Amino acid sequence: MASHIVLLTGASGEIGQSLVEALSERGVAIIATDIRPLPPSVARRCTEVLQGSITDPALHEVLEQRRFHQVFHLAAILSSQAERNPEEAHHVNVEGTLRLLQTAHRVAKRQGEPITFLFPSSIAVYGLPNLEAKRRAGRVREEEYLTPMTIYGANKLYCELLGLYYARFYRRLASEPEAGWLDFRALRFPGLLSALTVPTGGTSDYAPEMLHAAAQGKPYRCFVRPDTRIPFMAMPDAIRALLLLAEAPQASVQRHVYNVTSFSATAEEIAAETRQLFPSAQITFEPDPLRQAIVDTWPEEIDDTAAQHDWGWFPEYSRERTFREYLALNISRRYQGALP
Ligand code: AKB
Repeated sequence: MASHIVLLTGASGEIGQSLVEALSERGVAIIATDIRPLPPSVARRCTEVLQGSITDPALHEVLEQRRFHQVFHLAAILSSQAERNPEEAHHVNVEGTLRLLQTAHRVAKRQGEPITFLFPSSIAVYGLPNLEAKRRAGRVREEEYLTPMTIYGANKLYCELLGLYYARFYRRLASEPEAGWLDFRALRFPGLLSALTVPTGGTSDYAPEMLHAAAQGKPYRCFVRPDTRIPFMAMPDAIRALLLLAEAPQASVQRHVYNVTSFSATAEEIAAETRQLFPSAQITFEPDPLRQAIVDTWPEEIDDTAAQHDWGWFPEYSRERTFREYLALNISRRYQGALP
């Protein structure tokens, strides 16, 4: 597959590092960008690494000269950090995405062939008005409760629409030839659990932080209440979902955005699983009002029937398999220096 070239933004982030590994194992050529330098073990797997902000016109000038067939646009400021600086979040999350859609669109036109544009969205696009509504809502479908209360959720929801605009309406308005268009596909991810990396700036981060602290023998103060319940997914499933959607035949992709999920758990249940893996884990609960308020608007469960039906999605990692197998095997090794 050497002729298949992927552009991946945010390559040093949580999803980025695992996705680079998965793509390079498939023999895909990767052009990686990130505002930070990539860890050497990640950079080694890429054909080209460009350091710079996704909002920087100079980066886009370089990207416009490149050839690529698929984009995974992972660069973003996550929810808690976004709430502390909403203007910066808008700049990176919205203007950065708009620029990249424009760049990809120009490259698609020049190449005379479509580019598949994968956008990781989030459960943050949902906004449940209060805890009672959250508990009553059940499995939330793609078109329900789209009233995000955070800037990050609003950014993600708007970028889903921007992608749709570039993929469909812009093409029609501009009478674009069929060959030079963007095939935009978005996934709404729940909180992610990786054995290799800890995210920064997210609100679902209490789960991975708890685990990684326990693996290092460090005490952890959880910033949400024990009864806080949201959906989660193990990182290998998140990568599988992205690749499945990227590779799904166009005829089977019936919508531009899909929910994907694996299991829902309370913070107390995550703490109990963590203590099973690391019996000496020291976990206390000290809710932070800002971060608690964010997570209280996110659904307890999401409905991913559309992804199951349209492109055969199913999670391979249940809650039990995530903790007993994926995390149990990999997270201790990570801190013994066995992994790069
Ligand atoms: C965050 O907490 O901001 C992310 C997300 C759920 O999108 N992990």
